[in-house]
Amino acid sequence: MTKLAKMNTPIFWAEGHPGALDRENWTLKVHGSCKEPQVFSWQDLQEMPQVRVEARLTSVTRWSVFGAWTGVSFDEILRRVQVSDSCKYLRFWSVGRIYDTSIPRSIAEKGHSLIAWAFDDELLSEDYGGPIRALIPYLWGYKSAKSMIEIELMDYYVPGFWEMRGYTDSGKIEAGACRDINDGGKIKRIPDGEVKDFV
Ligand SMILES: Nc1nc2c(c(=O)[nH]1)N[C@H]1C(S)=C(S)[C@@H](COP(=O)(O)O)O[C@H]1N2
Ligand SMILES: [Mo]
Repeated sequence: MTKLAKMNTPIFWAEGHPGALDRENWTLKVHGSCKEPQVFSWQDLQEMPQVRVEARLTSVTRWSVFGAWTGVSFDEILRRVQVSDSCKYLRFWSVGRIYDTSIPRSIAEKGHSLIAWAFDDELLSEDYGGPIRALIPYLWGYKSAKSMIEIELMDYYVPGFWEMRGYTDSGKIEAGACRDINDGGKIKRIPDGEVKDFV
């Protein structure tokens, strides 16, 4: 069992669990507002400069999990596809292409946002969005699309799966009670904005 599973981290698949996914043959298509659209293979991603960030995934349903996430930065991907100046949002698509969500490019370019494939040095299972997922610790967890297959570079915003069902477009984290998954689900309080720690 992985650490995420051992801690009983909730597993959210609003569109239905995708089942077993093929890590070695995974691809990520990046297209839209850029000069060089590309399809990155699992191998391509592994060969890019890796980043490891200590960050929290915090759900609007009020739980937060902290750990070291490993992957590649959006900066690296955007550079390789030669993103256009007009690109203002990144639209993430999960496997099955039912679940999508968009974030401002400026947040993707912040240091703790990444395309992650490991948590605490263990590869992400399908339950937790493997082979690769977005990890956007600055915003509510619904912006961190799991099992990502595509990034659409957008000049304008479109609401995604949860945003069309009432969650905010900004995904801005709001202060309040929140379960600490690393501490057995104990109820604590989080501040507004990126959750670095409980208050
Ligand atoms: N494809 C997909 N990605 C998703 C979701 C989902 O239902 N489907 N739920 C989101 C929400 S609301 C949260 S809080 C996190 C939860 O991540 P976890 O299931 O790995 O704990 O994934 C996000 N990414
Ligand atoms: Mo969530």
